[in-house]
Amino acid sequence: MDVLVINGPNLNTLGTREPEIYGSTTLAEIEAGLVAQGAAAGLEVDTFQSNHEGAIIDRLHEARADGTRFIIINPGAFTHTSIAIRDALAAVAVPFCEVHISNVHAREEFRRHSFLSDLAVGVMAGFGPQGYSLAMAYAVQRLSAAGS
Ligand code: CA2
Repeated sequence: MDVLVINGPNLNTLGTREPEIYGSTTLAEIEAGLVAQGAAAGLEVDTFQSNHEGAIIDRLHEARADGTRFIIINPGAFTHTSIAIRDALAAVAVPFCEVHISNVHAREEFRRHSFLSDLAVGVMAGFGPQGYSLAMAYAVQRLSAAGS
């Protein structure tokens, strides 16, 4: 596995509610676009979504075993609460990009703090669903430079 894309709680309902904040693109559409973007660059992309903190942590542990080279993660609200996901990302030690569809810095105060950002290679926030493809473009360039 080259790139693993993880989405956290409630993101499975993207495109169905609050389009003024999160847009009207569904998660299935985002994931399909990322798989195609990776494939065009010869990369294998896996996608995973869960509403459960432990399931996300289990998938991160699997990433260590399956040779994942880069992770794109939108942890949803766990961004602001989960030391456990932070610890899992630190333990797995796969470089990752944190993505937020909305600009978390222009919203409620509690969304400004992330337990992950200081471990991330970079953070995308506020670019809508395009943030995922910008992160994937970075991953493609990074992994191509590193060689196969
Ligand atoms: O902007 C983002 O991507 C967030 O990670 C989304 C989380 C939020 O808790 C973070 O602060 C920022 C919430 C995801 C909720 O997903 C929805 C999907 C469709 C409609 C409403 C919410």
